[in-house]
Amino acid sequence: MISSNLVVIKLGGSVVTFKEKPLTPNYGGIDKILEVLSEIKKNFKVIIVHGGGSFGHYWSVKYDMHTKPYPYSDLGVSVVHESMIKLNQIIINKLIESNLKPYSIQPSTFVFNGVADPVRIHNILDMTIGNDLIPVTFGDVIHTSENNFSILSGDTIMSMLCKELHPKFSIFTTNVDGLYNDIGKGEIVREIRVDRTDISNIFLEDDIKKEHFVSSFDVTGGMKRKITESTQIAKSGTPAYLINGFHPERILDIIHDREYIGTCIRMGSGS
Ligand code: IP8
Repeated sequence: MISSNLVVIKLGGSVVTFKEKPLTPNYGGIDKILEVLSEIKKNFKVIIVHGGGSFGHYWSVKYDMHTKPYPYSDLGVSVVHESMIKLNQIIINKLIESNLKPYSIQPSTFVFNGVADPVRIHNILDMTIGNDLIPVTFGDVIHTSENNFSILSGDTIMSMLCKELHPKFSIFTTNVDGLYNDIGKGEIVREIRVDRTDISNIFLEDDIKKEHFVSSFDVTGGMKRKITESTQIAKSGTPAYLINGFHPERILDIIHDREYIGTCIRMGSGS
């Protein structure tokens, strides 16, 4: 059932942009990830999802747009979508420069009314088979029904892809080392087994309110959503890793089964 040679990677908005600086790509962050992609491609098919960072989130906040389907401002819909296309082009061009052969896919081609179409998702995978392409999709504002739109997080797209394609690894990159037990002490939770622990309860509301979890600039829920989507992914059989995207060599550690710094959410009991 698991696609043994597929890795799905989320490039977090806090890695590919400067999250607190409106409309500012972080070229250094993008470059760092690119450095490891060719190495990963030697052994794995790769699908990339990227977040909105200071592009999509900046405008979503301005136009008061969220994940709930609603008849948001038409101008807001245009501007948020355009900003995501712009960020996507920046990332795609960097990938092309590095000869990584990306193929950009708008989420509206495979998500209809908030539901992912399995046939279209399998088409995305097919694109990597027999070809050397890396499909790249992204969080976006998409039409739901009637005159409603909603913000679709790249984290939710990660779980849509993983539930259908069962990759060997799903990796979320952010600007922190993983989930913290105690952010003051800098202690990271190494592993969470999802059938034993209801992980939505291991972090108290107060923790979730801490800067680590929710930024004022984030309309899709920051770390809290990553926990929810990672749990879904883990329950579908694929381990979800939360790692620091500024240390992308940790992705190599994970896929080569070495010690790594980060949090793994996986199915099973015991630790
Ligand atoms: O950063 C959000 O995607 P995310 C996309 O993956 C927009 O949650 C448009 C804000």
